[in-house]
Amino acid sequence: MQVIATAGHVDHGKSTLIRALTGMDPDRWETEQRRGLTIDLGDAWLTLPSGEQIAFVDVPGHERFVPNMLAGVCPVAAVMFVVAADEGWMPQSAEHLAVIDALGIRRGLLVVTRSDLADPGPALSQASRLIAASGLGEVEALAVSAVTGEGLPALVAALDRLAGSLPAPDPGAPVRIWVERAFSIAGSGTVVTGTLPAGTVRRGDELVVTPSMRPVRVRGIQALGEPADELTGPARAALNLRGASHDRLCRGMALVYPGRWTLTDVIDVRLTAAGPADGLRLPRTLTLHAGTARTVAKVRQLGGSVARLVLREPIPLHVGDHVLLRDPGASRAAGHQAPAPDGAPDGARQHPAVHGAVVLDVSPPPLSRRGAGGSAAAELASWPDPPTAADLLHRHGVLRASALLAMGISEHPDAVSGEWLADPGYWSELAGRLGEAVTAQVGREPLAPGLSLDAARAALGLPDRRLVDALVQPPLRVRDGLIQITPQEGAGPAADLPATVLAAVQVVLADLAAAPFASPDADRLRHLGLDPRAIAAAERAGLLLRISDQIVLAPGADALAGRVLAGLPQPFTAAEARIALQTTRRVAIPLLEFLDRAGVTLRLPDDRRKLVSQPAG
Ligand SMILES: Nc1nc2c(ncn2[C@@H]2O[C@H](COP(=O)(O)OP(=O)(O)OP(=O)(O)O)[C@@H](O)[C@H]2O)c(=O)[nH]1
Ligand SMILES: [Mg+2]
Repeated sequence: MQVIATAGHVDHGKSTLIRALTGMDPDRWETEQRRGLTIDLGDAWLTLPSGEQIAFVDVPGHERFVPNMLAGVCPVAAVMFVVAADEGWMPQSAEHLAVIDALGIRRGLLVVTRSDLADPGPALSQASRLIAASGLGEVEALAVSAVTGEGLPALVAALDRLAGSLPAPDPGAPVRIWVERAFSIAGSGTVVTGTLPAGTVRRGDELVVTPSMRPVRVRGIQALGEPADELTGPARAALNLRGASHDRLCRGMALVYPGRWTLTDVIDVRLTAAGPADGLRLPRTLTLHAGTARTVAKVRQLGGSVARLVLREPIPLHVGDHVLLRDPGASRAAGHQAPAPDGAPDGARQHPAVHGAVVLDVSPPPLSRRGAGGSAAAELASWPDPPTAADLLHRHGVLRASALLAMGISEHPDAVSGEWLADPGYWSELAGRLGEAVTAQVGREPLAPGLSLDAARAALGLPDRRLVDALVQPPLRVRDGLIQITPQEGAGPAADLPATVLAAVQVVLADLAAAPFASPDADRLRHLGLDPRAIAAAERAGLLLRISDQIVLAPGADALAGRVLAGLPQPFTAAEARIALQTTRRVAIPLLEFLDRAGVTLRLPDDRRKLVSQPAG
């Protein structure tokens, strides 16, 4: 199936042409039929000689209903542009063409209808020229009469060529159906209609409704009046939903695959060719149209053609989406202008009311620094359309793969940690900054055991501690949640200790060399400047053995004690151990407890001990 929207000025014969082609009346409402005026979108379809089916979305031409026209045209890939032979190019011809151009629709047909009322020649040449100057470019052009049927077989053949030439969108693309209508059918419940531009919906699928993100389940699918188990875009779809009452659904909401779209109210965009040239100021507030959604956008032009839009309501978007900005006031003024004179250089592009925009970033960083807007504009100006994972990573530094997927990008470089992706340049800069932060910490507090992962995360401004973990590379290492600098090989274990601590430790070790279990007392340690932090640092450097907070010995003293105690009759008392070790009770008791904990000695119920193993070393 292909989906083609009509376009063209009010009363130029769009709906009559659809009726003549399909035998179906796209004007559903009694008011529309009575007044001969399309108000809302209409559906009709046709099977072409090739077997391909075309679903038409018939749009209203009246300027008051341009928002409805936009809702119908937004998600389609091709248009059938209708101009009446007897009236020629008119204001909404120009506005519709500007809309089509701004939305990035690049395929279509020109049909000059009512050619039984006037020579279609002038309208054909004028409209062809104006369309050729727009993004639609050169399109096939035909003259028909919906009343006499003249030209209709040729139009069907041209539609077949157009349908056959349209690119096939990805059947695996994430689903987004902008809600056009929601209603209730007795016996079936809630039904939602809209265009499925790409991807596949299946019966039983779970979708979420934006902006509430409430889940709904697809109970049934209808397309072109027939039930279907699944539907692949492009298609016109009617979905029967479970989990939502029709009065909680309305035009402007969307049904989307969970996790595959970013619901956003701040976006950075590039204004496209139909919009302002450099230097042109946009109004501060415009109406933004995306799919069937319409919301107020506060416009901040950042420089060149880049702008930040702050939306009143959040909508589900991908980078690369085409959205439209419209100034309803300017449109009314334009609507009363005389039609563009034949031979005007570029009627469509002069239209003041409509600006196209391509979404570049759906979760842009805040612009808080001075000059941030200008540098953002400079960076975004160079981005391709649509932007790539590399572009977004360059801007954001790090992103989760799932966030990138919700931005509409599934291809990305390998993760640096878990599902985190990083810009390569930023990542190596971070590694450098982490090294500096740890070195600075060691310089500030030489005796601190290291920089905590959380402190490092905060210092680097990263969103997740696991990123810091992944940044730790030799000579950095993580011990007990602290980042330390691994002592350089050959530099000795004491390389990181300040000279004063090192000197004090040498004094203690010299004392202990003569009397290995005569641990210096608290006064002596204080006098030497060895506070608990210094002792802990010396222990980490492997220079001291800390038996308890108060008792330090030389490394290997535990093994020596084991050998001494092995020479005693087993089991032995604490007093016998103290005498054998030639030390005091102050040292002997904590030392024996230390050896108990290390599994070297075993304390018996009668408080005596026996040696059970030799300490390592
Ligand atoms: N003679 C003649 N009249 C036509 C032809 N096509 C449409 N008309 C008449 O033109 C008038 C407008 O036709 P519609 O089909 O309602 O026009 P429309 O473009 O759908 O109008 P809106 O939806 O309101 O924008 C009707 O009175 C039609 O009968 C044609 O080929 N020949
Ligand atoms: Mg109509």
